[in-house]
Amino acid sequence: APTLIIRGIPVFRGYLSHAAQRSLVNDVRKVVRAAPFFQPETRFGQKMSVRMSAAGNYGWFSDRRGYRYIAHHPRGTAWPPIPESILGVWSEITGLSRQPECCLINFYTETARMGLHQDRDETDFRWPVLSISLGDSGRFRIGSVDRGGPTESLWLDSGDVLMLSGPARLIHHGIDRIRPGSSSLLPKSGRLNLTLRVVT
Ligand code: MD3
Ligand code: FE
Repeated sequence: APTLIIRGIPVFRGYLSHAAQRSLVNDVRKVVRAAPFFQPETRFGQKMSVRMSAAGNYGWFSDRRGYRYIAHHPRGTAWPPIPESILGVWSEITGLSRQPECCLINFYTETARMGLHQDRDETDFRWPVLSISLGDSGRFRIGSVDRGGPTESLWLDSGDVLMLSGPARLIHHGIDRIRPGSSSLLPKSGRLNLTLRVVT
């Protein structure tokens, strides 16, 4: 059962044991060795501060031509498969037999941010998105489905898992602050976020 529900989003605080977090990080490192982090450009030609990679059939990509899912890393190589350790978290929490097609990997250095946005690049918003936080804590900013209006924030710590489904699937959200040195999970400071998505 979730620890708390904020604006319709179930939050599973400390869902992952330290051992589970370490094995996820180890698997993410293998993915990133094959599919190195890159910094996408927004449609305005500004480099994003968040570093990204992905595993699965699709990865998320952005440049002046817009936001989309692509079947290959920008270098032209296939995205590595989603590690079993990550698929296990998806199955346990969502209970779905369909597997995610994308595990987006976001890396935040201490100055990286992600502005308020909606996740609308997937085909069918009825599938949930699962978010796994690892490493330094990040302040998650939560708005509503409509633009504008009040927001609230929640610190996400290493091992926390969120499920975005139902009306909350289209909520505006972002990461507005990282707390460097708040976790010793990663060799350096920084925050990793994994989001699991059905894309097609
Ligand atoms: C709410 N990532 O990759 S995770 C993203 O921590 C993204 O890297 C943030 O927003 C991060 O698109 C936030 C929490 C999250 C992820 C997906 C959502 C919240 C969401 C999709 C719909 C609504
Ligand atoms: Fe998002």
